[in-house]
Amino acid sequence: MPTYAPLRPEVAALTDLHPEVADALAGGQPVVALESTIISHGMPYPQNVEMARGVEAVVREHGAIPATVAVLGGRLKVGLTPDELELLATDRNVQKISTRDLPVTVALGRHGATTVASTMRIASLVGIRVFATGGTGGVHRGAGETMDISADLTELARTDVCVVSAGVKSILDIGLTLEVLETQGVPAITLGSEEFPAFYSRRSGFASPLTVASEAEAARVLHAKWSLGLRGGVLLANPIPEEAEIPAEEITPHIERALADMAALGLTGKETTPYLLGRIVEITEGRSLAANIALVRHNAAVAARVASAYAALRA
Ligand code: PSU
Ligand code: MN
Repeated sequence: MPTYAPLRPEVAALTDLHPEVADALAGGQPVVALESTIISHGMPYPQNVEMARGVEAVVREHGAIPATVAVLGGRLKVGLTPDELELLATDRNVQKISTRDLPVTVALGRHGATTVASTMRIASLVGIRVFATGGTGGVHRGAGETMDISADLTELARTDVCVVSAGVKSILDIGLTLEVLETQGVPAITLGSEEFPAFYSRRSGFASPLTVASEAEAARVLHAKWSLGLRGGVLLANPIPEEAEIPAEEITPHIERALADMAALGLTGKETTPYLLGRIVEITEGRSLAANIALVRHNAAVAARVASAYAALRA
């Protein structure tokens, strides 16, 4: 049974689908989308490009084809060359682009590193259903005043893609983020734990709304959701491996310090997440970067297994 609908001509005209990704999609083989904001705005060079290459390799080792997503010269790129990864890791003209930015970046022929939200949207346009990242955006602390709620949550509400992440970054308000996901009808499911994870830490103090025991169960959830016509995404939370975690009591004061430094600088909007991640790397003298890389690799392995199990269900 064919599992892949060809791209709409309007989309095809704006998209460069890597031939390997195109073949995998046409053949119903598992594909995992990867984002690029984490490369351009989430980590320093050269660790960012090493992480990007390493994560693609992890996806392959676990039986799926990686498709890193970005916008280059206004073209939607799904599956990148090594030179394109290097450009994203080094070129300072690469903007952080969320869903709202996509039409401008495309129309004006610019470079953009895609966030969770815009990567989900592009993945969905080409028929990729599983995506691995580090942590998803959410409701920022103090959102009652600033209204800073990541567009990642809006996209999870409307786009049919499973996002595998290490939970929600502890620089955010995790409780409010879970509330918004519930309101939007997005299943927030933790793999193998009753507690929702907090990115650098396995524990957040918040019970996970839902739990699955395996990647195979997660794939069945995706199949059931979309078979029922329940549109929108699934957030599959995968706790950071124990040996890489920074326990909550250790990371919390560092996060507080980074938030205070940010307030002093008066940063707002799309600058906040990149600033906080970078500042926490400085404060922890690189330890948070090692944790971030470890959790992304772990998510890539899980996403590849979910994509494989889901491809088998659709075959
Ligand atoms: N995960 C990481 N590092 C990152 C991100 C996720 O390990 O830099 C990025 C993702 O692209 C996510 C973005 O969409 O952070 C959230 O940005 P904002 O809070 O502005 O929505
Ligand atoms: Mn924001």
